[in-house]
Parts: sequence; C-alpha cells; structure tokens
Amino acid sequence: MRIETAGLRSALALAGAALGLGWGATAAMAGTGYPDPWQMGMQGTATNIGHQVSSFHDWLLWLITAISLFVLALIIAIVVKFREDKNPVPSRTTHNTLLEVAWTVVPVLILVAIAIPSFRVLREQLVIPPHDMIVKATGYAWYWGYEYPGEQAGFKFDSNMITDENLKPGQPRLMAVDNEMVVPVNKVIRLQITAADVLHNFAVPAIGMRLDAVPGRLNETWFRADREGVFYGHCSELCGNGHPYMPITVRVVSEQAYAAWLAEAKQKYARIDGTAPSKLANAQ
Ligand SMILES: [Cu+2]
Repeated sequence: MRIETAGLRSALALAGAALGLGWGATAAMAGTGYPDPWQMGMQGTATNIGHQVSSFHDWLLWLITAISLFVLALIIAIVVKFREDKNPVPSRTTHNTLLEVAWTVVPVLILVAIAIPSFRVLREQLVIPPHDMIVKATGYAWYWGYEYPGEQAGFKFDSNMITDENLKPGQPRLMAVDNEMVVPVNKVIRLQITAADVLHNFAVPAIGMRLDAVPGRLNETWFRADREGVFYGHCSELCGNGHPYMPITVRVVSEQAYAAWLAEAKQKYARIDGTAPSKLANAQ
C-alpha cells in the first residue's frame, strides 16, 4: 500500500503544480480582453461580476479535482485490494446502510456547495442596480447592431467584423469590429439584448456576461467596468453559417473620452427615431 500512497501523493503534487501554473498564467495575462495562445484558466476580468465568475470557476476546478482524485484513489484501492488472486472467494456483502446514506448525503452537500455561489452570481447578473445609461444590442444574421437610446444619445449603428485583408496591426483576427460598443468606465450600463432574426447570444467573458438574444424578447443584464480597456466577445449561440463572424468589441474608456466619442457618434450615426439631424444622414 506504501507505493500507491506515494504515487497518489505525487499525482496530487502534479495536479497542484498544474493548477498553480494555470493561475500564474491567468494573473500574468490579466486584462488582454481576448484569449491568448496557451492561456490556462479564465481571461482577466474587468467587472465585479466577472471577478465572481472567475473565482467560481476556480473553486469548481478545485472541487472537481478533489472529487476526481478521490474516485481515482477508490478505484486503485479496489483494484489492488480486491484483485482475484487476493480474493479467491468473493464477498457476498450486498448492503451497508451507513455507506449508502453517506454516498447519498455527501453528493447532495457538494451540490449545495456549488449551488450557493452559482445562484449568488446569477442573481447579481440579473438584478439590475440603478443605471447610468442603456445600451441595446440586437443580434442580426450575422452582425450586431447597437442602440444608444435617451436624450443624451439617440443613435444606432451596426457593428461588423473586420475581414482579414482589412485588419490593422494589433487588431485580433475574427474579433475586431468596425464600429465598437463604447462605454464609460465605472458607470452602470444597463444592457438590453434581443435578436431580429434567429437566436444569438451576447457573450463577453472579461465582463462576465453571457445572455441569449431571442427574437421578440428583451433580455436584460448590466455591468460596471472597473478599468479601461478593449474587451472582446462572440456570438455564443450557433446561429448559422456566419456565426463565427459576428464578434463583439466593448471599448471601456474614461468619462472624457466617452463624451468625445458621444459627440462624434451623434454626428456620424443614424438617429433611432428616424429623424436625420446628423451630417451623415443628411448626406445620404
Ligand atoms: Cu449569432
């Protein structure tokens, strides 16, 4: 039995090292806003909900690692201890009340331990605090459209992926878009998500956000970015042959930069209400 214990210990050490490596790599790459080659673990996050999703993921990883190692240890113990040449006459034991209660109650407790943080994050995502502004994202086959309602804005625009031949240096392939969703840092953004044709899904990992875009239904969530940056996401519902080509780019900027962008966007983009006070709309 000594050899098995040593083997188990080194397997545990190896798993621990692998997890440590994953965490180290995640910390080092925090904030890129998109997946990196050889990345382990979650992307660096930019919102409180994102941090919670990330730590929930890490907690689950430890939990499933412990469960897997426990089951592996049981299997090894059974294979070694109850092998045929050691047990020529098999045991006829069929029931053990204590064991049966234990293997029912322990998994229930594990599920409760998973459910509590899970529902906490879900509640946080769906109970929207008083918001500073609204952005509505509509999924189309195959691009995203954004609306900035309200007196301060009142415009809408489409956001299409930049094709390979038009990519500028530094723009990630299949992720950069022509018109980005721009929001100010440290503001509560109420995000409304819907679709115009088929099911889509608005998902930005760094923001800890993933919500279905359903035709005829308005889904809502929110986020408050705690730092500036460019964060990429993708449609995450298989929606058709253009599915991999409808990325999401969220650019979080300072309040001043946002005001400048807003002034420019009001001139550049079409009005939601159909009136045409902007220069571009007049020119068309
Ligand atoms: Cu889609």
